[in-house]
Amino acid sequence: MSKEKIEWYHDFIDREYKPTDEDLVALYYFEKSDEVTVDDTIGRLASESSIGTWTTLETLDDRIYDMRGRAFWNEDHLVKIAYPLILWELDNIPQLMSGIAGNIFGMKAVQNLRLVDATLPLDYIKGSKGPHMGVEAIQKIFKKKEGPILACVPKPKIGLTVAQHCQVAWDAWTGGIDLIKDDENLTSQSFNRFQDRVEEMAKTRDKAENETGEVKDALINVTAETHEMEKRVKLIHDHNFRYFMVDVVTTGFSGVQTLRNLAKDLEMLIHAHRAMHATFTKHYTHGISMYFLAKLMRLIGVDNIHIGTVVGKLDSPKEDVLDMRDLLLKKEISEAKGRRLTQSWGSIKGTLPVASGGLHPGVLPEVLTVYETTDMVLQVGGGIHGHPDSTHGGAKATIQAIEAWQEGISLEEKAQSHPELKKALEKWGYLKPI
Ligand code: RUB
Ligand code: CA
Repeated sequence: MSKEKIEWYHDFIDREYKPTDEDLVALYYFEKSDEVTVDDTIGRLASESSIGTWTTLETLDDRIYDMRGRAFWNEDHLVKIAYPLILWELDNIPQLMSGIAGNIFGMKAVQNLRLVDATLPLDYIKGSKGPHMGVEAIQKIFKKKEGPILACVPKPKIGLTVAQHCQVAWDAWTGGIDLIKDDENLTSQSFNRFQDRVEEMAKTRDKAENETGEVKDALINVTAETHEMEKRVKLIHDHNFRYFMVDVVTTGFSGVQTLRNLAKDLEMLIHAHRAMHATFTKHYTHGISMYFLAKLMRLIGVDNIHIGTVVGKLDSPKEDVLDMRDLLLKKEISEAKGRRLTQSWGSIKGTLPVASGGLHPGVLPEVLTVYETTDMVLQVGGGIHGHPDSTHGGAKATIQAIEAWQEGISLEEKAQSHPELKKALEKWGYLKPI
């Protein structure tokens, strides 16, 4: 590198470079600003996300120069950058994101920038815990031969008192539901205090298990300040729940990592709600992909994560949902241009995908057909509590719809001998809510 230069961004481009198994490789979509060339832009991305800054440095030596990120491939609006492993601290997701999703997003050189995916080398992955149980929960916890696990979120999403919440939980559990899920914005409000909810839900769960002879559990939302979350997880654990839920995006990577460490000690499972993800995942030209967020969450070690329904009320294109399904369940992932990179998961367990948002009995067979797997959690709220016979009838209709799919018969046929499903179809038919 010549010392006379003012800037050295083009040093971060090396089209001859072949990434090694030890490199972390990131894939970005970018739209450059008018003032710069494509090379100016990709050089800046590789520089600012690794060792560089806007000018040449008198403090740089050969060892550090070797640690630079290298843009080694670009085509149209896509670029791949390879980073040596030494740049990254293992098991520190905030540090990773401060690099590959940090300052570069604010650079004048880019109008839009999206982190699409990154291949995490096995030596990086070895530093992470991954899920405690993930897919194995279907058999190990619920003693089912196959999924889906069925979850139900009480509605109205907030406002129910503890007594009302437990009544709804009872109706759903005894109607056949496995997991009662808190909603993302229910934590510890005046009308429904966290501790009271945990205590009363534990009693209700014990009664429901006695009544049904089935395993029942809950996804109680611990989302709060980090130390408070730790206390909440311990309280849940003391009441013999195996799961807890956390809003992973609003909580942040550091908080989720802390909870995963605690969950390891307590042998608990984590249900990850992704509320707020769409602030940065929704537009394909900017932000961070939901795919990469899901990858980080499997790496940290959540057991369940929401990835969309394709047919429900929230945006979730089929291609994206299926990519994430594979990302979460498979051991080896292949590359698809502009969408994802290769990934080997080593000994990291799989995370169960969760389909939720706008589901009701009329669309459940379609969700199962789209997912092409029963290794999943199906989560229904309004589609249970809006049933003409309320929660208990809604839960039964939900089970009946899944049974129809398993038996390979139509919902109409099943409904002839199942009045709850019949009423659900009369109310909603095959509506795809917007
Ligand atoms: C479901 C619900 C969940 C969303 C989250 O309620 O409120 O929080 O599904 O969305 P309902 P996503 O069944 O009444 O729509 O799963 O896409 O992250
Ligand atoms: Ca919700």
